[in-house]
Amino acid sequence: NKRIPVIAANWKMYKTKDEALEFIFAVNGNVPERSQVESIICAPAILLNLLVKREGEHLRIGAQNMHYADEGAFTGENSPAQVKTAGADYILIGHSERRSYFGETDKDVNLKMQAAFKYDLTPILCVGEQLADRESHQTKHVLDAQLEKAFDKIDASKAVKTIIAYEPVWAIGTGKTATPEMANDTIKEVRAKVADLYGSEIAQSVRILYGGSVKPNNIHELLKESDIDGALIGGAALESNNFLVFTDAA
Ligand code: G2H
Repeated sequence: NKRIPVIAANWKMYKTKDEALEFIFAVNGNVPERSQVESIICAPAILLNLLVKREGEHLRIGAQNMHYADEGAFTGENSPAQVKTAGADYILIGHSERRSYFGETDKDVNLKMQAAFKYDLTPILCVGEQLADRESHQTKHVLDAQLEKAFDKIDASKAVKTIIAYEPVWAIGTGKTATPEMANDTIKEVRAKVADLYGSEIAQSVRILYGGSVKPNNIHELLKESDIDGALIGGAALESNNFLVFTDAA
């Protein structure tokens, strides 16, 4: 039951149009075949169209957020259909920055999961505990609750397509990476929760990524672990050469 590794860059709110073009010209054609590695750039919505027009055979584009409603009077938001018809194939859902700076709740995350499947977007669902949760030994409890709520009303045939990104909030952009063993142990717990919800066959097929201060010098040891199927990378993936180091490592 081989899981194809995933390398997803999360550009966050970085890059102008010219910087985005420079990046895509540098990496396009240099990423591994899609049957070997799924290479994804999650870009700001305003750049999606530009990137999709230039994406090569093996590179794919994702968005970082969307509204869950089909359409409506929601000034400043992007609908799932807009994201889809801009050419994105993936959608980040529930990134910790969305949860903490924009008040996104587990309920919002669930509605976005449902909307993603309705519009045939592959969700990259982010879950993760805060430092206080880890210190008070609540990590499993917190992750289980996030997963249960995110997957509410999602049937197994859809759940299996979800890519989960485990990102301990204390490791995001802080330079603190979870040790590979710690990340792997927690990802095993995430997989066990998926097994609880959908059975072990589906749990064994779901790709679970690690995210949080992944760098060219720690990617190899992270990917060596049994249950880490790839990475969601912010800061270090803004540089095209680094992105190729990550996709080559996978
Ligand atoms: C976590 C991660 C990418 P960074 O947010 O989602 O960012 O690699 O900069 O810690």
